[in-house]
Amino acid sequence: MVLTDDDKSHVKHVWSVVLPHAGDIGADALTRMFAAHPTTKTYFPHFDLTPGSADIKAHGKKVAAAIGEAVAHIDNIAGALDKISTLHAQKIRVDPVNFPLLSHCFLVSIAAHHQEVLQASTLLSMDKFLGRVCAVLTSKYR
Ligand code: HNI
Repeated sequence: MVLTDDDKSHVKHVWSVVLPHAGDIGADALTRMFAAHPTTKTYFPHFDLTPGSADIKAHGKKVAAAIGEAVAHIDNIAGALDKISTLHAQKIRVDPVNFPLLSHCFLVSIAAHHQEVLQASTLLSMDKFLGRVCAVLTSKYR
C-alpha cells in the first residue's frame, strides 16, 4: 500500500510523540502480543516472558528502534530494515502470520498510552505504515 505525503507526515508526527517512550511502548506491545497470541511465545524459549522482565524491556527497545529506523527512512523502509528482514526470514524464521499480530499490538499500545495522537487520519496512516513494515519483514521468505 502506497504511503501518501499526508501518511508520511502523520507517521512522523505520531512517532515524535511516541519516541521519548518508544522502548516502553515496544515492551508493552510485546507483552500484549504474548498475552493475546500465546503461540508467539514459542519463538522466545530463551526469554523470561514475565511482564516487565529485563528480557521484554530490552527486546521492546530493539523492536521500537527498528520501527524508528523505518520512520526515519520512510521513503526506503526496505533498505532501513534490510538486515532485520534477512534475520527474520533466514535465521529466526518467524511464521509471517505473526507480524501483523505484533504491529496491531503496537498500535494498541500507542492508543493506550498516547490516545490524543491517534485520530482517524493518523491511526489510518500508522496502520498503513506498519503494514509496509510487515510487508518488508516478510519479503525475503522463500
Ligand atoms: Ni523480531 C529479533 C524487530 C516481529 C521474533 N526483531 C528482532 C530484533 C529486531 C526485531 C530489531 C533484534 C535483531 C538483532 O538482534 O540484530 N521483530 C522486529 C520488528 C517486528 C518483529 C520491527 C515487527 C513489527 N519478531 C517479530 C515477531 C516475532 C519476532 C512477530 C515472533 C512472534 N525477533 C523475534 C525473535 C528475535 C527477534 C525470536 C530474536 C530475539 C533474541 O534476542 O534472541
